[in-house]
Amino acid sequence: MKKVITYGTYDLLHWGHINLLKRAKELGDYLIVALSTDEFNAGKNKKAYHTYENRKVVLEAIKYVDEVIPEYSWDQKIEDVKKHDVDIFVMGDDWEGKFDFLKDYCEVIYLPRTIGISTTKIKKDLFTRKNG
Ligand code: C2G
Repeated sequence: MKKVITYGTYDLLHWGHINLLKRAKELGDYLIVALSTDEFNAGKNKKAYHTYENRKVVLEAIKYVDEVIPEYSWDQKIEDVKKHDVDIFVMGDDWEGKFDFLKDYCEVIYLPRTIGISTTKIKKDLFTRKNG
């Protein structure tokens, strides 16, 4: 069984996220998503709209996702790959090159981001509409 892992916040879930998860799952048989905790996001200067628990519920309902684990640190990826016996690490290519150190432990694949959508864009558009 080929196991794939990816990381992210997955706040205000949108079709760009789904497109990433779909392609990640297609690379193997089992997809683990390491979901950024609220505490970890604080470190990324990101404040998710939904709590970790609620973002986890949403992700677990996606047919491409087999397991959700917490992402609580930048330094857990090697341990995760080993512990979960991961064959492929996948991220959107906005992270191109950033996780190449994992190549000693598994395959590293950066997938093209979906253009035209992001959580930040959703927040901005809603704010603009509200404020005219
Ligand atoms: N993504 C995408 N296309 C978009 C938006 C996001 O392919 N239009 C991808 C990102 O590249 C990432 C995943 O969807 O692989 C999740 O995106 P975010 O929730 O924004 O994750 P991020 O904040 O980049 O956290 O340790 C890594 C970090 O946890 C990644």
